[in-house]
Amino acid sequence: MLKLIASENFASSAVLEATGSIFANKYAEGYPGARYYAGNEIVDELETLAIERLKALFGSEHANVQPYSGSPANQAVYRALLSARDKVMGLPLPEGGHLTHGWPVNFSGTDYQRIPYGLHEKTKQIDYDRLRETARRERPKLIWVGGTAYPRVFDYAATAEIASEVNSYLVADIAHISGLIVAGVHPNPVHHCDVVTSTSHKSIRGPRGGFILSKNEDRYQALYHPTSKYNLARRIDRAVFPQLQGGPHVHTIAALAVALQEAATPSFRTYGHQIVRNAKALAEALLDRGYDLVTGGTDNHMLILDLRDRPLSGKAYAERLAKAGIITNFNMVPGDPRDPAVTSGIRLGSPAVTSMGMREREMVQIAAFIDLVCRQPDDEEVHASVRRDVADFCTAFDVPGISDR
Ligand code: DSN
Repeated sequence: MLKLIASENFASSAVLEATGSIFANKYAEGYPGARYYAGNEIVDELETLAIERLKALFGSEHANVQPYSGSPANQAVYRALLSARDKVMGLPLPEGGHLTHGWPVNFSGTDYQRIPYGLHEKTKQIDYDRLRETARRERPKLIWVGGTAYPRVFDYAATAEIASEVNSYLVADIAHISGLIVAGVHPNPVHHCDVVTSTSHKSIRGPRGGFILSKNEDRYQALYHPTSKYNLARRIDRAVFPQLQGGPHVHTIAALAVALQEAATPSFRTYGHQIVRNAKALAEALLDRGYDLVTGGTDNHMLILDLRDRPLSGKAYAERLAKAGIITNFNMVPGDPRDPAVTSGIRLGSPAVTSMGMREREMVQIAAFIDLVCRQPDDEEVHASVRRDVADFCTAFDVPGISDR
């Protein structure tokens, strides 16, 4: 199987071992040095280690490693920074944003006033001029910068300038790109943002979980939280526990500490660079074969195939590809005429195949497999023969966490 889901990866066996370790047996509500359960001396050391590794890797003043995943991390940001009905700006889901950045069916779109910002009509990249105009008009209290289906670099400096101009918090969601940031192939938002959230299982190759980075002090404390006795870092911590979560998943924190040490190595840097080279090679090979890509290419680990002019939906192509052993997810494209449950796009990502050791040459072959299936989507013999070829092709590579156990 070729795993091309942009948000998935293969964690190392060391990370998987820590995830399945005896730390899974322990309750540790609270934070290092202030627990509500006894017997947490080692857990305190472990959580402190994960926090310190995160702070060092990203250059952050504060880190919280307890969020169960990305959405709970983002929920904690709302709790720590905002009051109900405050205005929140984010990139809408069909344009590459995330559910928790103010989508109508999510708590972020119902409990807060949702102010979407969008893409430039021509380039399909974030339109920072329009973002500024909207922010000046609406004066949001929080601006999200980040997404789940945006194949280009985020301009943190530009969004920071806009946020400061309108007294808005700026929060980066780096769930997809945290590994690329650590590897130095995407700018680091930490110095531009009040808060940064992430999952830990995508390009950074950690366990299934989340984390939050923040400044210690709230630059808008006097304006928005004049009666609070807690600074920004403490409000983030209190939002995670006890306001939203109970006991942290200590086994996940252990695995995160392992993954962060792996991410601090020169080989991880090489890995991150290869992720981007592979995504670009896959994009080029698909463009050569006549496919349309949202924004015309990629700067990061993902590409979005725009299939609006093809006979089938994104969902139908994803199902056909899966029959041929190519695992993707269907995805909205900007201006998508189809329902989110069907869509007109497919999102592809290079982190997992790069973890297997694949390089640019393999991306060209993967594009050929994809093309074969998409050209004859209803030919079951094609599905079966591509599936066999994909299986043969994959035998030359190791699967971290499986081959190395
Ligand atoms: N579900 C994640 C993704 O696939 O991008 C985002 O939450």
